[in-house]
Amino acid sequence: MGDWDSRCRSAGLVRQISPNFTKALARFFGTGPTDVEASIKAHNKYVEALEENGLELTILPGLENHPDCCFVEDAAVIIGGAALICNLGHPSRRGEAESIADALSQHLETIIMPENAKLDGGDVVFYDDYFLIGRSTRTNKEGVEFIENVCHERGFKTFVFDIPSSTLHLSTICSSPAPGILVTAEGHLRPEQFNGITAEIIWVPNKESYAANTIGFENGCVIISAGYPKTAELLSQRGFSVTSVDMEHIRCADGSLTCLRLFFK
Ligand code: CIR
Repeated sequence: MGDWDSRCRSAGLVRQISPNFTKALARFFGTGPTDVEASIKAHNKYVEALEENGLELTILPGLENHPDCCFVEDAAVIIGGAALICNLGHPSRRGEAESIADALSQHLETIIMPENAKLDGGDVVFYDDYFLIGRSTRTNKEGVEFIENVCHERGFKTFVFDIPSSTLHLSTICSSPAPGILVTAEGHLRPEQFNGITAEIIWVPNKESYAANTIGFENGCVIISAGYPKTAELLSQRGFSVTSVDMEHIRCADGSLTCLRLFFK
């Protein structure tokens, strides 16, 4: 695996909300964003929460032509110190990755995907020495094969999940807040889908499935979305120090916590 740990959290990249955020895609659980100003404020609070955990952030300007540009997780996957630049799975999002590639190439080697391969970074969850990969409406077979090869070449294992068409991405319903631990949502994935992976799995109840998307730090802090008391309780009981961020406006565009950031160092 090399000496690079994808869990380190010292530098990251975010992108400001597009002035056209009200046109962002919302086909899963979101109702469509209506208030750009309020979304910008919410995004600023999110950025503060990352910075409070010691992250040094590169903040890219929002793109007028890409209403979904704040969801930088989808544009690249950091694998063993290299950045795989994604061919995003939705046509309206193509073109978001170029500026992300430019920014990341100042720090990492970049890997380009063949044209027929489609992959949203939101379908990839880093877990210990694994990359968990979702085959979804945004990530096709060629995309899965390509990223699996990149992971294997760099000494990581992979594990592929079929994501139900009612769910946007793997990261929408599964995250790893700390080594050895996965948080996932009842009713979206089934326990048997994890057979073969050694993990302590914290299942959040179906009605809190949005809260399965978490961001954990080495200091034991975990950021979750505000408004999900059962998940907050489960994680506190497990020993995490839980901070919550109001994600209401971001959720309107089918976005979750991890979607808004890339950690690259
Ligand atoms: C989209 O549909 O692509 C955006 N509205 C939401 C992307 C959220 N990203 C993620 O789950 N990684």
